[in-house]
Amino acid sequence: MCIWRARGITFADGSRPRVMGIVNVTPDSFSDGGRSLALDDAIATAERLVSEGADLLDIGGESSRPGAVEVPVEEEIARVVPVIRALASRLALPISVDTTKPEVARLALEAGAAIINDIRGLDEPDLLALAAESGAGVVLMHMQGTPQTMQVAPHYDDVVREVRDNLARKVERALAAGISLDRIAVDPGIGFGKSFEHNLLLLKYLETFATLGCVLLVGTSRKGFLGKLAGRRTGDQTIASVASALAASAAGARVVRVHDVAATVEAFRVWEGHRGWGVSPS
Ligand code: 7PM
Repeated sequence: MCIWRARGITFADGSRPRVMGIVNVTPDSFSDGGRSLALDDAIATAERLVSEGADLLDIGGESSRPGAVEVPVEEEIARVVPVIRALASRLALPISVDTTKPEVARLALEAGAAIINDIRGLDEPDLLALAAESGAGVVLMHMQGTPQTMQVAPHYDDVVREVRDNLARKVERALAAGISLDRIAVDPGIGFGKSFEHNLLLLKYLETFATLGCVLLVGTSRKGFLGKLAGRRTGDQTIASVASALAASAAGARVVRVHDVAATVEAFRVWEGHRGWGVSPS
């Protein structure tokens, strides 16, 4: 039985899949490059995702897309901390901070975040120690290489075994640091140092990662491999992303990280009808 606890919410095996809504606080998408516009936009997006039925929110100030440039720590703090502070006082649901930097994570937790989502899987000792002492929930993700270089030439002899072994080691490290299993979610890191074929193998054998003793979280939303699968390289990726979230849930994912919360929640409602959550015999 896998449970994921983070201040105020419990994810239990057998319950419906949980929806993590993605909130990016990156001013580069704004024509005037303004930070306060980015903050207002992020807060508005977060509130919309909550009204659409998100169970938790993932707030990130550094793009981890392949080839993305690193954001200085002060800039990342200036992006995410005010957004988390504003949301934590307004919302009851847990907020996760998508960061690899201990300074950002510390201030985010002080501002009310409940979960650290580290695409490096707490490889950095200071971040591991902070996560342990804070009592926060954690996401331990697999990545080969760094966002700057990871898609250049990803290589594995056996991608499923190597990702599983790596995640098992990360879980052992977290346990040794004092983070109990019920605070850990593992994530195979779709798109992080993986070819199209690597991604498909990880998804085909997703059950493998549900046997590590903790909750399985998967993020496929709007990622490049979906466009290739769907036969649509550009344009709306919602249908592909929703189909992928359903398939990941069927294979054991308990949390899906998505942009399109409304569509995903609607699909899960139908899905839940079929799975019988919410009804019992007699
Ligand atoms: C390629 C890689 C394209 C990553 C886009 C992204 C994940 C994450 C991101 C994930 C966890 C995006 C990203 N993806 N954190 N952060 N799992 N735990 O779609 O799959 O926003 S960044």
